[in-house]
Formats: sequence, structure tokens, C-alpha cells
Amino acid sequence: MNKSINLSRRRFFAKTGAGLLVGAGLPSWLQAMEGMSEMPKRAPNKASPNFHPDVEIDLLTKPSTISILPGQPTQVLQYVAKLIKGPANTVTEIPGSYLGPILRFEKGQKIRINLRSELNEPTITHWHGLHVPALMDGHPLYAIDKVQVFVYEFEMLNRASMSIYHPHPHNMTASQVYHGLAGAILVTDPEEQRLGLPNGEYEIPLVIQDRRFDDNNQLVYASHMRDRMMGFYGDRILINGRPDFNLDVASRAYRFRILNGSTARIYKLAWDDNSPITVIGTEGGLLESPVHKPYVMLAPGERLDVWADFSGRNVGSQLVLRSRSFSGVLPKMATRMHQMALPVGSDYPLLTVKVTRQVSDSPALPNSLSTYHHYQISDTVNPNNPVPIAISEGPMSMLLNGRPYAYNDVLPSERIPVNTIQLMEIFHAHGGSGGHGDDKSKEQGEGMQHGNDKPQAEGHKMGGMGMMGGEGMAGMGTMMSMAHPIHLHGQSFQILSRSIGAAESEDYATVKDGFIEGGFKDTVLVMPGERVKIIKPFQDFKGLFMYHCHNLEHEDMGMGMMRDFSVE
Ligand SMILES: [Cu+2]
Repeated sequence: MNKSINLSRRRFFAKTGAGLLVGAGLPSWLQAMEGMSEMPKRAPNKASPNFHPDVEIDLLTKPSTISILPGQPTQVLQYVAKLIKGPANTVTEIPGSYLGPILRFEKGQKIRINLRSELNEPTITHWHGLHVPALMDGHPLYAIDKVQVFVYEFEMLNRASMSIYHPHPHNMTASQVYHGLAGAILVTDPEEQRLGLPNGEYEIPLVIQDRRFDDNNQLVYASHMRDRMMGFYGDRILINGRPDFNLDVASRAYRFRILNGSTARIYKLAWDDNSPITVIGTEGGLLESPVHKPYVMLAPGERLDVWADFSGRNVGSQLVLRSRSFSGVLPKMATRMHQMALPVGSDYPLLTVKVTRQVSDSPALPNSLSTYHHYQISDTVNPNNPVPIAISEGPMSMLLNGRPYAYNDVLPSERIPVNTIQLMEIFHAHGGSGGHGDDKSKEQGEGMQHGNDKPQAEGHKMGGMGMMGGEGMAGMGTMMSMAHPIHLHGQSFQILSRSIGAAESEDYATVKDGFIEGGFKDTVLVMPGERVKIIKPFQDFKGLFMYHCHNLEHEDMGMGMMRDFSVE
């Protein structure tokens, strides 16, 4: 087993209530998870002499300090980029931010990125949203140690869209992202350029994160069992790495490229004057035409392309982007037990826009943005047999398809023939809506029973005995059930349908008008009791492509909501 991973897990367990379990002997399911987290090591990829890049970047990941709050500077981890070759606008620093620089690429560019680590623990960078070969995807298998260099070489196949770069080492993603390692990628293409959307100073990336600081301005991270179970929640909102974010604008239209870079917090974006939010794109790029929403949900890993028009507003006027109130995304049991400083689903401000300049000219919102194929069931190779992504939730582990992450532990349903388009279904295997129990989930349940089936079975038994009191197994599902932003690596997908059980419909009503359905996505928020059918292409590249919960505390820290698809 990789020693540093093992140590960091031990340290984590020692810091939390789970530390007690070590003394008592680990329960067998946890032992299984410990043993199964072993990840073989691969030599870092080197530059290929046959690859002739249009763009080359040196990307360094290192410990750093930066002033965030008044007083003492904050220790962070940071990406630093240096452009070696390519257009000058490829790398744009965000002044005063721990976030990595904005990386701008064009469709069709050949890109080389030399990632060098100065971290004291393994790391590897994943290009969340980009369609790249498995070797270039930042799989934890390729994690590098201090002073090692991993060379990425790929062609930009994505259409115009916003993606993210962030670390993806096994069990350390959440902590590295939390401490600062993340940045935005903006890809452009001729279809987007023809639209004449606001650009330059009128196109503003907005990365929303929540953080917690101690009295010395240092970042405080997960230390309690509930942080693993529910995800970690800060008590301060940072935009682009800055607290109390104000944006001075001219009285004209802007393009806001919004990314939820929080590890767990879900937002319900709305303007404080109740004017609609105009969405022109999602993770996979532009929609066919703009949609106007009273509010928009944004879960970790999701992005939004927003048209924000301040024309007609007077100099001195202000508009606040808020997160409005909603319910149902956290386990009812946990919210009953624990009061948060900045409760998830409460109403709070995110950023303030101030009109400081009058201008006479503003671009008009195009009626038509983009054309693309809408996937039909008939496009898929498995119209009657969707690939399952079953979410199971217990107090000690949350799993996908009944199993924690393990390298080379691919279920039959996780083997995907290359160059196919697949129907997939994400659902809660336990609890939540009982009304939809079809043969599919039963089959999946049985599928989990062969091989190492202990994690789920015993995890649930423990919960039933220890934490549930009189509510027992039956109440357990709904009490533990929470929302999960499920992210699939590789190509973007389209949402075919969403359905919700009657028991959850009241909570669902507080979020349902905020989902954008029409476009390409790579992360989808799955509410308790919800079933989401998606259609996803697996084209061009064979190899391991991960799927996982983008609640990063669920993805690692022992919760185990991460698996591989093997495209073969
Ligand atoms: Cu999750």
C-alpha cells in the first residue's frame, strides 16, 4: 500500500470519531476499504518527440501564502503557470487569488502541459470536462511525487465551454482542492466566436467557494465525522478567492462564467431583485437558445454560462447575486443533530454588482446560440438496459454500485465498448423513493453480492444498530439520503429524464425549477429519491475513465464514492 495515503487516512481517522475504531479493530468492511485503496504507481508520462504542440505550458503545484483576510496571510496550495509557447492570452493570472490562472484554449489546438509538483504528497491534475485520452485524464494511477514532472499532451476536442483543472490523487483530492488547487479553463471555437458574445473585460469568470478560517486566518478543514458524511461546509463565501466580493460594471451586457468550486456546498443562484437569471450554457458549452430561470441550482463541479445585462441601470445601482433558500439536499438526521454557521439552503449573499459607468452601447442577446444533436434512446446501444450508477448511503460509507474505489475492480456493468453511446441511470439504491423499484435496481443489488460485498451490508447493519435508535433499517434510507453531484469523466452527456418519488416531492419543489436540462453536462445533481437517466457517448479513447460524486468529501476521505468505467 502507498504509505503516504495510508498515513493520511490513519491521521484522518485518528482525528475523527473513527479513530476509536482503530483501537477496537477495524470493522471488516472498513478493512476492505483500507486494503482496496491500494493504487499501483506508474512512471510519469514524458514528452513525445512526435507531438508538436501549438501551446505549451509549465504548470507548477506548490505550497504558498496569500493575503485573503485582513491581517496574517493564509497558507494555501497553488497552481502557477508559465506560458512556453502559444497565444499570449492562454494564461491569465487572477490577481491576489490562490486560484490557478485562467487557461484559454481554442478547439483544435495541440496542447502540452508539463505538470511539476512541489507538494509533500502525491498529486495529479485532472481536466474536468475535457475529452482527452485516459493517460491524459489525471487518473490517480498517475499521481506524481515531489519534483516529478508529468507531461500531458492532447488535442482540444471540446467545443466552446468552461472546464476546470484540479488535483485528483486518490483520497487527497478534497483536501488539495480545499487548500487552493483549482482553476478555470475556457475553450473557444468558431461557432461561439460568430455570436459576438461579451468578451475581454466584459466576460468574467466567477469561481464560488466556501471556506473556514481560524483566528490566525489559516484554513480549517474537515475534522469531524459529519464532515465526511455530509461534506465539509465553510462559513465564508469566497468569489475568485476573495471574501466580500464586489464587481464594478458598466451599464451593458456581461457574460458571467460561473463555476461551483466548493467541495460540497450547493447553491441556488438568484438575483436579489427577482429578475430572471439568463442561462446561455452549461458544462459542455452553449445551449441552443437562452433560458430564463427564476433561480439556478449549482452543485460542486457544475458550471453556468450566464448573460447578465445591466443596461438601463443607473450609475450607483446595485444588484446582489444570492443563494436562495431550499431544502432536502442534506440527510435529515444530520441536519437535526448539527447547526451550521452558514446553513446549506439558507438565504445569503454571494456577490454584489455595482454599476459604476454609463455606456450607450450593449450587445443584444442572440436568440439562437448553437446547434447540436439531441441524443435519442435510439442512438444508444442499450435502450432497455441502462448502465446503472447506484448511490448507496450509510453513516460510515457512501458508495457507488455498492463498492468503494479499488483499482482494477471493474464490474461487468462498468465495462463500456469504445465508440458507443450509452443510456445510463443514476438512482438511490436504498431509501428515497421506493415507488420506482424496477428490475434494474434489483439486478444491480444482486450484482453487488458477488465478490467483496461486505462494505455495504455491514455498513448498513452498523448504522441500524448504532445510530438510528428506533428508526431501524427502514427509516435509514430516507434519514441518510442526500443530494449527490455525480460527475462522469470524458465526454459530456445529455439528460434524458428526471423522476422523483412522492416522499421527496415537497423538498424537490424548492429546487426543481433551477435545473438546466437542454444542454451538455458532465456533472448532474441527483436529489434524494431521484432517478436521472442520461445519454453519454464514450468515443475515441479506451482506458479507465472515472465516475464519482463531486461532493469531494464523498469522493475520498474514506467515503468511497468513486469508481472507474473501463472503456474497451
Ligand atoms: Cu456524494
